[in-house]
Amino acid sequence: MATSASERLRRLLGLFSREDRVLIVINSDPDAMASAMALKRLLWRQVFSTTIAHVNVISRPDNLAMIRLVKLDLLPIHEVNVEEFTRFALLDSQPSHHEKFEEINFDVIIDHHPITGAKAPFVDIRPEYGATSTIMTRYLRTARIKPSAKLATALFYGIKTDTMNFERKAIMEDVNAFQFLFRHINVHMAQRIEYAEITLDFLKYYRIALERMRVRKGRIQVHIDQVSNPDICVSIADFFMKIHDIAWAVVSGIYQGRLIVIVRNDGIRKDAGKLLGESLGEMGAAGGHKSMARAEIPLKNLQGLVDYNDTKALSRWIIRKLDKRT
Ligand SMILES: [Mn+2]
Repeated sequence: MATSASERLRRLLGLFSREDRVLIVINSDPDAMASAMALKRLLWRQVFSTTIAHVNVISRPDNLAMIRLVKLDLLPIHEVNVEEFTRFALLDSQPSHHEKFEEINFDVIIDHHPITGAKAPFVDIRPEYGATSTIMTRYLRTARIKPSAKLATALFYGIKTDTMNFERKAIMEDVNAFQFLFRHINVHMAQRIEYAEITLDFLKYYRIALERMRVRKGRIQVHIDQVSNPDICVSIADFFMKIHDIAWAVVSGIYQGRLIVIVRNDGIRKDAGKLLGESLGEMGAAGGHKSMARAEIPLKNLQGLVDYNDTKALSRWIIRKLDKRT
């Protein structure tokens, strides 16, 4: 039976009472954080309190910028005493997605990932949607709530990142929500969040990468030894792909006893995911898509194959492994 938007909203709000202390749990990314803000807004003056908790470590610069600029209040789940709460909501995820989620009996689950058979008094999962932010925008509009600039900007960016600027799965409802939100956002704030791709700490690795990089036949490659965050390799590989005539970028680094290899390509000719899987898959975890792929190999698996403390030797070894497959 089809449920109307107002009926859904009525059922959702009907689960809460004035005395409720609500815990919203997320695996924080822009879509999840924006959705949590939206539910908090929907429950404003309907419940005693709403707290947002995240299960993951937040390190991506755009995520950090978003938290700072929209003044989002959230706590790591381990700092929260779950027993102090009376109602629980899970947004942009389903219980089976994370072991921490499975420890909680949720009253509300709202998500857009493929259905896993999650059970709760209120479940609204719409896998065809590009973002949970789109679903939450519909709830706000049905409740006739005009989003603040901060909330609108968060939801706007949530849709933007989850649909990769509509280059990935999205439906008309996502486009409609985007258009609606655009009227309420702070454009400067949205740009500030989106432009925050790197931290100051990344720059020293950029310098190393620029000094050591090798360019050959449209492929750029560099190994940068120890990195403080694997996202640094991703960021540098993406940066290299902006160079005219570069069809491939291979950036590697060492993080917590693992060799991280990031491969990007223009996606037109070869398949990066397949390449990494075939060349390094037997030594660790490797895979990805046509244009982006990643391998993580425990250094102990490289013993006897290559001296991983020798930057040049390791760099050459990676390229030899990849070359065998290209
Ligand atoms: Mn999402």
